[in-house]
Amino acid sequence: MIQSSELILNPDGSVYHLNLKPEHIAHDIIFVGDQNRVEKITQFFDSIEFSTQKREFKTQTGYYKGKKMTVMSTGIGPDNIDIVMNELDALVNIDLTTRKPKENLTSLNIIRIGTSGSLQADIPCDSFVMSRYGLGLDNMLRSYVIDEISEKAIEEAFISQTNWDMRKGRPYVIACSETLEKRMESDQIFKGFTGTAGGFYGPQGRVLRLEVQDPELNAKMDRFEFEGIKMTNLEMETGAIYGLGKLLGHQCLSLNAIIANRATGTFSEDPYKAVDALIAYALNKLAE
Ligand code: R1P
Repeated sequence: MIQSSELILNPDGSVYHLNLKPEHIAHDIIFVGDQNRVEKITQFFDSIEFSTQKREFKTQTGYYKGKKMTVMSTGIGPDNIDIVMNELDALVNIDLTTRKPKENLTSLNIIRIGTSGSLQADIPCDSFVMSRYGLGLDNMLRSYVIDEISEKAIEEAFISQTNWDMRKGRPYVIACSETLEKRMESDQIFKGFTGTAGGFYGPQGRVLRLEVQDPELNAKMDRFEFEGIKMTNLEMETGAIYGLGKLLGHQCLSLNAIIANRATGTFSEDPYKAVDALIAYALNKLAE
């Protein structure tokens, strides 16, 4: 039995941060970072049957073209992903009354629709990237046992090619769900290798007033190459979602609207339009 200090439930029986009970979620789940993006997606739904919000975690469940889906905001960063993935998994794979893991486990489909900065000049603003791999530079996942799920050869190549300072922790690489990759792919979307940073400024090499540990890191990431795999983009959630998804047995895929290009120094003229186009793409693929 899992103690109430470890799996915290609200007085109504919902999980602590997400404010959800098992009956509130669908099998297909869309993650967004920004809570205001939840309704940008559910405005296209035929109907919405449930809504809730606590802090940055806003959830709506409804139907799109007859298919039940849940849209949920995760807020920013891998620390939030730890909360969202564990509590979502508890909703389907732990009996919240007996507080025991279930014998028959459920595998959710989890798709992130996010924004991201491209590292390659040939992946321009307003394009879409599907993350074939997530590269975690953040350490959150290192609190779990990940040796059996991480891609060691790519990790080693990244560490050596970027001369990574191990005092920042060991980067990890996790693959996406091949099932979802096949379901969501098309010639409209790049397949990429997405870096997940544990912060927005220094951890992504942005200098305002503070010196960064490795000013050359972004240039080294641009040049990184392993068996044809190049780093395409940098954001703050994908690696953590892929890692916890794989450990917990869920299918995960991250889709990114490219709103900035760090290689050319450009920013999308209409980032909202790029995100709307990716939302339409993802919803229609999911409803197929
Ligand atoms: C930073 O501004 C945030 O934007 C990106 C990053 O991953 C980070 O969460 O994604 P979202 O637009 O999905 O939040």
